[in-house]
Amino acid sequence: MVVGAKPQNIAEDVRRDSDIGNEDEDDIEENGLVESGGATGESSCFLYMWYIQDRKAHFLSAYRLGDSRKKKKKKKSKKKKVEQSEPPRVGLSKLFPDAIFPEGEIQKYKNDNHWRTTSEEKNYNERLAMEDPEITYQSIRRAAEVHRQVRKYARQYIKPGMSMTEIVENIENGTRALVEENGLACGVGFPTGVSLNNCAAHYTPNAGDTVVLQKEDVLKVDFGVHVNGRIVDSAFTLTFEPTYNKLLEAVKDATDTGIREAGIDVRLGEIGAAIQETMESYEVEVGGVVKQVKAIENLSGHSINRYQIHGGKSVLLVKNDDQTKMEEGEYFAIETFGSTGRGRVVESGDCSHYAKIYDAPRVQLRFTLQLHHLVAQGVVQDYPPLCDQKGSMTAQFEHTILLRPTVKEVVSRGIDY
Ligand SMILES: [Co+2]
Repeated sequence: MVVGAKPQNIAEDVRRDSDIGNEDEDDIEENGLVESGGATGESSCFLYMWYIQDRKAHFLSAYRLGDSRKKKKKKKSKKKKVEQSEPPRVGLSKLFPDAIFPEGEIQKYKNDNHWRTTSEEKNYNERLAMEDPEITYQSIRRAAEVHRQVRKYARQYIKPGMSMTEIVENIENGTRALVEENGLACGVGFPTGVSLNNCAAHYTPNAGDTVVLQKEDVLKVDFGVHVNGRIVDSAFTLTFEPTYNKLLEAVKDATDTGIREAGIDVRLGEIGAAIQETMESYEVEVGGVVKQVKAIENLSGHSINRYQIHGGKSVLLVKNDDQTKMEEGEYFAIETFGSTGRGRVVESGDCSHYAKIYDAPRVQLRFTLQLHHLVAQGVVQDYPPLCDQKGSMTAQFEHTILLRPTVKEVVSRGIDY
C-alpha cells in the first residue's frame, strides 16, 4: 500500500474511471491496491483507492477524510446565536428554534397554599397543562418574550420630541415582527396605550394626532401581545426628569405587592387593600409641596381569558368587600395606578381606544375605518381616555401573571420591571 499525493489529472472528477498510468509510470510496478491522498481545500481531504493492473491505475473509490472535523465546523456556525436587531424585527422562531421560551419569574404560593409546590397531584396537573396545546404555557411565554424584547428597545428609543404616533408605530411594528403576526393565531393584543400625565389609561393617537412627547411628561406605555389567544398585558411608565421618580417607585412597589398577594383562593378585595396600603405609603414633592400618592380608586387589574382581555374579574387598587376568589389556572393582569391628584379618573377627550366585545356577532374587524359604525352595532366597545384632574400626574406598572397549579408565574417579568 502506498499513500501518495493525489494524481493531478483526476482532481476534477473523482467518480470517473481514469487512466493515470502514463504519468507516474516509474512508481507503479505491481498489480494491486494503491491509496493516494490529497487536500482539495482547508476543510476536506480525500483518500483515493486505485486498483493497479497492467501498469494502469483504475479508480475504485474516494473517501473524504476529516469528515467529522468538517461537520463540527458546520455545526458550530449553525449554532451561532441569532441576535435581535435594532429596531427589533427578528421573529422569535429564529431566536428560539426549539420553540421553548423563557419561563417568567416564579413565586411560591403563600401561607395555606405552600403545599402546592411539592404536591404530586398538582405537579401532575402541570404536566398535563403543558401537553395540552390550548393551555400549554409556551404560548403565553412566547408572547411575554416578545413584550420584553419590544419594550427593551422602546425604553431606550422613546425620547421627548417624538410624536405619539411614532411611538405607537414603533411598538406595534416591533410586536408584529417578533410575534410573526398571523391572522387570529398571533399578533398585537390590543391597541397600544400611550397616556400622558393626568391621563392614566386608554389614550392612543388617532390618525392626524399631532401630540409630541415633552420632557416634563409622564408617559404610560401599555401594550399587549397574544399567541394563540393568550394575551400578555403589561405596562410601564417613563419620565425624563427626576420630579416624579418617587411616583413611579410607589406604583412599581404597589404592583409588586399585588403580585405577591395574588394566589389561588385569595379574595380580590384583600389584594386591593394591600395595594392601597403600599401605594399610599409614598409621598412626592412637587415644587416644594409634598403630596401623598393615591391609588386610583376606579381603575383595576383584571382576569384575562383566551382572546378576551377583560375576563370578568376585577382587582381594584383600594380596599373593598369583593369576596370573589382567584382560581387555579387563571390569568390575571395585575396593574396599579398612582396619582398626585384626587385618585379618581373620569372619561375625557376623543374616544381612541377600542376593544372587540367578546361574543359579539362575528364581523371582520378592520382597523379604524368603520369603527364608529361598529360601535353603533355593538361589536366594539369604545374606551375613552381616563384622566385624573388637570395638573396631576399618574403612573402605571402592570404584569400578567399565571396561577399555575404549583406556583405563580409572573410571565411578563423582565430585568427592567
Ligand atoms: Co390591563
